[in-house]
Amino acid sequence: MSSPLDPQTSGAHLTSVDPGAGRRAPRAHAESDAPRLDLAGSWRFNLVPRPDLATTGFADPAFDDAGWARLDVPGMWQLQGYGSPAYTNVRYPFPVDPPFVPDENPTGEYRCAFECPPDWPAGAAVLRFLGVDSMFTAWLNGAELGWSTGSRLTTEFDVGPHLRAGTNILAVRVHQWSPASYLEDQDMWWLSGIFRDVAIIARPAGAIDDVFVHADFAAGPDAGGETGTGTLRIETAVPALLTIAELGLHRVPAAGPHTLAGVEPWSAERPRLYDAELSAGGETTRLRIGFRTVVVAGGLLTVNGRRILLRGVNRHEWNPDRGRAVTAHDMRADVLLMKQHNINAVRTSHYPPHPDFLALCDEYGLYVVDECDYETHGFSFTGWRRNPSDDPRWRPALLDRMRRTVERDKNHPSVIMWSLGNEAGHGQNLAAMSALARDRDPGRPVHYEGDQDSSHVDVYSRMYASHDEVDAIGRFAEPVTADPTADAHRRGLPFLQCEYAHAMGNGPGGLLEYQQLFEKYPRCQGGFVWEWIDHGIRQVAADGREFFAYGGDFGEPLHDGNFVADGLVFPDRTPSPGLREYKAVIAPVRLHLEPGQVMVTNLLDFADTAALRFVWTHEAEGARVASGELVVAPVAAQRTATVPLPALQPVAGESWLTIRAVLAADAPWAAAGHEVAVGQRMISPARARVPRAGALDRDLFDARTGLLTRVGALRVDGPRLDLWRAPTDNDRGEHGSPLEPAWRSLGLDRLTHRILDRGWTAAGFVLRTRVAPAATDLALLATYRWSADGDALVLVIEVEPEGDWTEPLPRLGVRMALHAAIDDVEWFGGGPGEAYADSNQAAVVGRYRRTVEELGTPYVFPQENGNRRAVRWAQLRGPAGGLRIEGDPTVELTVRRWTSEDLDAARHTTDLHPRERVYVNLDAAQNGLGTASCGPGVLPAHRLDAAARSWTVRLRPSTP
Ligand code: IPT
Repeated sequence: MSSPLDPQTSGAHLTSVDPGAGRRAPRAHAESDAPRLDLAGSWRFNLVPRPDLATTGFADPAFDDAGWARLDVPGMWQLQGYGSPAYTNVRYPFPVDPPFVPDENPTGEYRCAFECPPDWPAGAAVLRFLGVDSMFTAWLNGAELGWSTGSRLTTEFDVGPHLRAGTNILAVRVHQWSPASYLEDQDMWWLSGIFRDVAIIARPAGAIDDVFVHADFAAGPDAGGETGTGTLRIETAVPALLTIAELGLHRVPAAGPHTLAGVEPWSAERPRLYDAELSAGGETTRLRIGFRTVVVAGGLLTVNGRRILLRGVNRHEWNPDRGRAVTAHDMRADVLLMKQHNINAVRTSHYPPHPDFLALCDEYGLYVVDECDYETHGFSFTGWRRNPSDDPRWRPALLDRMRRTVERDKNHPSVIMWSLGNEAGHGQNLAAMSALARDRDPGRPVHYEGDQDSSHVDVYSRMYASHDEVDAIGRFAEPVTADPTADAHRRGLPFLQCEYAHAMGNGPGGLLEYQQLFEKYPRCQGGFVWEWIDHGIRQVAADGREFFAYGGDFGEPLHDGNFVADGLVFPDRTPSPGLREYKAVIAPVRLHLEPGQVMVTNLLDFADTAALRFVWTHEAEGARVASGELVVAPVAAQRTATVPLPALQPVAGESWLTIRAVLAADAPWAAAGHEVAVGQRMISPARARVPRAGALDRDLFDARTGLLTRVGALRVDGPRLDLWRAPTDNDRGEHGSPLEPAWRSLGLDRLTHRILDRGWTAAGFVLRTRVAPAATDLALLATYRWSADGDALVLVIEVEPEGDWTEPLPRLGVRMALHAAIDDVEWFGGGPGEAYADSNQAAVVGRYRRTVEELGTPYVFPQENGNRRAVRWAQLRGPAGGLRIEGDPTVELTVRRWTSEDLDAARHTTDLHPRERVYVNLDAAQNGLGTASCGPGVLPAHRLDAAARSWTVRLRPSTP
């Protein structure tokens, strides 16, 4: 296979739709005892701007690379100082001219010198790349091995004949753009290079090479399905011996079928794995076998004979410093965070993940929809003309991708479905990919959303379907498709949302209402929130503060801004409020407190509640009165038990009983005591207020504006009616129905205030105003009624709309500025995190204390955040005193060091600078969040329409 060291060799493939050449047949990713050389490390690197400028002779072992720079492998070159990242969602960043790509095609040349140890066995060996973006050619010691595409798929080359004792030189040339780029138009940063591990693995004579484990499960007679019969078949190219000590198999011929009684099944809830060893010739492979059967039967997606509910997320691979070159730590962190937040499923959007991630899903228990590395979304802008999905010339490349996906990942019990890809239109090649997957692996259903009538898939999948559409689908009342046969097929399929609830910025709102539909209709088997992580790139601003960059920050001529930051965790994996909300909404146990009893509903599909303890706390104004543990006999999956509540001693004032379901013992993914679910009920209401005598100082109010100037000695501006919030990504509604443009054109960000009249009455001071934006006759009439109650100032705000208001309001509240250093806020109300009308399930009534900084949420793109709901009282504290706020009965509260306008103007977190004052919003309500950044807007129940309304707040000075 020696070939000339022609620098153009790789260039020749740049117009080919072939997937590669010279590669070995794909096989399962497995751990074996065959000798292995890990080539990760610091390689020599040179980047040229175009393939025709490639370095002549660079693959020659004698080539002198001493002058070349170094690059970490695995890694992405744009994140190591070469070129720059670029982000587009749907659009191709080059002309749509398949299969051609621009001549300006950054090309990375890599050289790795490695030592072959003296005891390295002679004979066959493979060079394995787990991921190279996007096209590459490899040479070992000057011999060309072949070339490949399929950025997120494994490529192996035979290298035995080329390996030498002592120093070896591996040379790899990688092109950023290739015909394969047309197949890899996923919504993510365009980043290049050898970004996953590279290794050389010996292939001893008679090695196993490939293995296909089929481990089915049939539930036994015990009602719980805790054990049953496992049927194990193992396909290998060479005869092999199997050992599963736990099942009494010792070096038996592997093939089977082995019928194994008393086997415990694998599920995401109980990820039971059996360690197995497979040996043949010179190789022993370690397998972790999970017995489970996945079938679509009777219109339901079932695992081990039961309908499952997918509480999922879409996961891209991301690290804010390393891009898609994720670390073992990142992968484990993702899995642990998912498990800790009640997530049970992952769609590997939109490519197979690093194989180690799937091993973690097997081990910790997550259902996986394993998606092929395929998306051609950009053709939607050119009428899908020449879409590879329907062009026979691309078929070998697409089948190659599907085959490599199935072959690599076929032994993972966690993988319950194959997905053909994402947003690739439709066409004959997708049908062929589906046929390939089904033929090779009849044990897993096939998923693809873009096939609108689901004709060659096994589940009906949609993205961003509204609540109403999901409801219709649940009732089998969805609109018919063009072809009646296809319609009949689709109507018989289970339904899932492969993407929904777009977690961009503040949100998503409306998760609870989706979950209610998934629980109501058997056909609706859940879905996958878009998406797991914000793909922000960590940067340092001029002032030394860190921020996360998004599209456009690297000068890309074409980009999609912060649409790349739409995850449930921030780029550094800090959970967002959206993740806490999702955790509460999908909690596997529901605690519904009633007078004297609690209904404990186990929403799991397999496991009972034995792993949980139920601890209760009775709190008066958030201070513990009593606590204890509730004895709850294990509740079977999908069952409800009613348990009496403890007798509680009566307390004066508002008290709440909170029950928390926590892990009884350490689990692999969280320690004992980890909270899984919470339920609450008010036990006694707040005491009725007894008005006290008091008098309002006449000089409290500004003579000109009629606004309050101080509370005791604390100087203040306001409170004054205020409707604005810094638009959220969902208000901006890029792929939904946006509210922001209407709000801005209406002028809700530039209200003017006109005094109608003011005066003193027997009760106190009254100010009546007309609040309106320029250029419209719409207005809100706002009346402020001030009175005294002891040392408290009582403000009743009455609002009356004038004119025909058709848009919901962002907020309805008052804003004030405090001329005081406020450090922290203690409050009794909803918390501890922020909450909004349609994202309020994680909020628990209690007493909390946070610094002003901690009250805010640093969304990658600054926007409204930090709202606390149902606040009974709040104590704002600073070194020189502060302010006590009471809602009557409650108020929504935001405290921050900048104004809504500052927040609105900021584009990155580092644009925000604390002002001297502290800004406090005291709101009657805010509009919900919805998920219109991609999907439906705010549901009617959570819309804040302009209407007559009044609310009351009380202000008192407080000493430090
Ligand atoms: C949908 C894509 O499938 C997904 O990859 C992601 O881009 C998501 O949108 C939004 O972040 S396509 C959408 C425009 C309907």
